Amino acid sequence: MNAQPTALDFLLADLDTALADVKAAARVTRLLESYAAARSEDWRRFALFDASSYSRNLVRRSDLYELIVLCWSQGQRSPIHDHAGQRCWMAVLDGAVRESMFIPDPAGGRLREGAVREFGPGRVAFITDEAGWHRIEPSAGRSAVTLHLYSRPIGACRIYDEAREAVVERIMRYHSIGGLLQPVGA
Ligand code: 2CO
Ligand code: FE2
Repeated sequence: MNAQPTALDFLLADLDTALADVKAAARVTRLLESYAAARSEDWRRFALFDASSYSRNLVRRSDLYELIVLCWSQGQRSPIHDHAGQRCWMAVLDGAVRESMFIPDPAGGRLREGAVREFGPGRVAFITDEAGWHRIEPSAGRSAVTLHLYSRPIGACRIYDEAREAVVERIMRYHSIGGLLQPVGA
C-alpha cells in the first residue's frame, strides 16, 4: 500500500458523487480527462494482457459503477456490442484506439455502419445505446490500454455475431480483479 494517495485514489474518491447525478456526464468526463492527463502510472498493476483476447481488469465495482482497465494487443478487438442501457466512458491511457459505430435499424434488421473515430492518449469517449453500438480495437501498429467506466455496472450485453448475422447475449467476465488474475472460466 502506498502511504500517499495516488491519482487513482483521487479519481475513486470523486466518482461516487459525480455519478450519483445522472445528468452530470460532462463532469465525469472531466474527471477521467484529469486522471489521464496526470500521466500517473498507478493503473499499470491492473493492465494484465491476455494472449487470447482483449482483457477486462476490474479496478472497482459498486452498485453505481464499475471501473475497468482494458488491454488491447495488436489484432485484438471487441465484438460489435451495446452497453445494456448503461452509460459508458472510455479514457485512453496508452496507445490509441479506433471506435467504429454501428446504428441499429429501428425495424430490427441489420446494423448500419456509422462513424469511425480514433482516440489518442488522454482522450475520453462517451457512448450510450441511444448513440449506437460500437466496436473498439487498437489503432494500427501497436497495443493500447483504456480505462472504462460503466454506470451502472454491465453484467451482460448484446453482441452482433457477424459470422451468424445474429444478435446474441454475452456475459461479461473479468480477466483480473484488483490486480489478481481470475481462474479461466470463473
Ligand atoms: N464495452 C466493452 C467491454 O466492456 C469494451 S468497448 O468499450 O466500451 O468489454
Ligand atoms: Fe464498449
